[in-house]
Amino acid sequence: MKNLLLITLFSLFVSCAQEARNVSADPAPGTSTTTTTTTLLNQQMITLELDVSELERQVGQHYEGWLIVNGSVETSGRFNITKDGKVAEVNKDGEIVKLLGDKFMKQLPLSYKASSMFVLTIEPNGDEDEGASNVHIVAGAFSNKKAVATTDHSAALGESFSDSSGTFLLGTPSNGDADTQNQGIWYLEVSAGSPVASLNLPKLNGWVYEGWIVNVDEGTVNSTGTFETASEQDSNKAGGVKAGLISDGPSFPGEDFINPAIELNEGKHMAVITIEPENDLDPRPSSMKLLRKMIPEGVADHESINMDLFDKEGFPTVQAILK
Ligand SMILES: [Ca+2]
Ligand SMILES: [Ca+2]
Ligand SMILES: [Ca+2]
Repeated sequence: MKNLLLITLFSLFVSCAQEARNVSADPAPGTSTTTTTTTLLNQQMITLELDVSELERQVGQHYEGWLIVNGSVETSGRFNITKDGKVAEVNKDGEIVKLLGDKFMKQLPLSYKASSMFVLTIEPNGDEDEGASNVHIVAGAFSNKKAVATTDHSAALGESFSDSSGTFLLGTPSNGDADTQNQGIWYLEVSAGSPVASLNLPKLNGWVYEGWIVNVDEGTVNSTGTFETASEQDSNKAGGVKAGLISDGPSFPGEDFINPAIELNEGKHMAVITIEPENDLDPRPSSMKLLRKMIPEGVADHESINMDLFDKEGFPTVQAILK
């Protein structure tokens, strides 16, 4: 009985092997054996691979990928960059659930191979909204299952910023005191008499601008506030307790550093404008630094100083591959 079973199994094996040889020797018209094998292996799932080496670590928030599949938006998973520069899958609270290594990899339903576009957003930790936030950092269309997602895509920041420019001047309008005029920075011009906006920046969707004073000797950073347009007060006006108490300052972005005093024309402070998520939970400057200028040593107050456009290296590109 046992022998009979073995013989039957052996015959079955031989006939299967013959059938397999027949298939590989004589594929159906228009198909190849490679395609047949790949399809059999990946019958249920497809793998999304993201090269996220140009992304920085987020604090208080995390990244979430999205695929546009036949017109509907499908999540492709949440992740963040660890302190060691590795990629980790995270949950909606931003807690690490799986360390992934150098690339983001996730198995997704096979139907996602029809994806037309990849979009990456920044989502708050503790996110209660299943959908995508307005903070789209990069986007790109798939071609041959590959997408190169960039910040200038219309579904992301949508700007190249090549025409961005700006000037600033020193002054302390919050106290009007002539003795402190080197302790404040304002993004305005007074050459025409009354103050006018001095920053030429496009209006963004989901993102805001933020001014910074960087002490390059000590590596310390002070925000001067966030703003959407160059002709409005920024989020903290003249700076509250840091500023003088006479006024909130003019209707432009800027900051006074009177209490405690920071002398901005000592040749060790740099003015920087970055691009930050709206409702940003990460208090640090983002990698997307747009304009900068060392404040010249001994520069007089109310003198317009031209800012330089950054080289855009902090603007990330993410490559997405479906396989
Ligand atoms: Ca969300
Ligand atoms: Ca301010
Ligand atoms: Ca930030």
